[in-house]
Amino acid sequence: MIKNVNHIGIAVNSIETALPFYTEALGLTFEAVEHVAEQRVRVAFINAGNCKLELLEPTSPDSPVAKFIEKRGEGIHHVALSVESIEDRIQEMIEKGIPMIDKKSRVGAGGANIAFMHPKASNGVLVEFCEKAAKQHDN
Ligand code: CMX
Repeated sequence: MIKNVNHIGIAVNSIETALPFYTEALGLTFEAVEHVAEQRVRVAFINAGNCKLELLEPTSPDSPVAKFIEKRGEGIHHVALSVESIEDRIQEMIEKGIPMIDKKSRVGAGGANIAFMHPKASNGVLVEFCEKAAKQHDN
């Protein structure tokens, strides 16, 4: 079952440049930065109440986020939905004929298990299933 929107990923050229808008202008709370080496991206977590914002900064020109920015510019990169039993949810989507980029979950930011759907399933929006590691809270 889908529980809630866990976070919104926003592709940025530089976390350092982008962050003051969220923290100083909007007054949201910056939590931490994590390097997700496998996806060649730095992720800044911002607490926005029931949902987090994740600023995604590419760490290499061949990062998927670098390619996204090159093609479309900075902006909303993905919407992540909290799920339980992520492998079952992936299987359920496959059985419903929904194209999944990830047919098995992999580890994303914060140690969560994540899986992306192909954006053609969701009107051009990249949607992620996100199952938080047991030690973490939902948001
Ligand atoms: N929004 C909309 N469409 C997107 C997209 C995005 N953010 N990213 C890719 N696409 C589209 C591509 O244009 C492509 O469309 P076509 O098939 O029509 O050409 C399609 O989706 C597949 O994209 P691809 O780059 O060819 O496919 P890959 O399998 O190489 O990679 C993806 C897809 C989404 C996994 C990768 O581009 C990506 O963004 N990886 C995630 C990086 C990331 O955010 N990491 C941070 C951690 C995330 C977290 O923990 O929350």
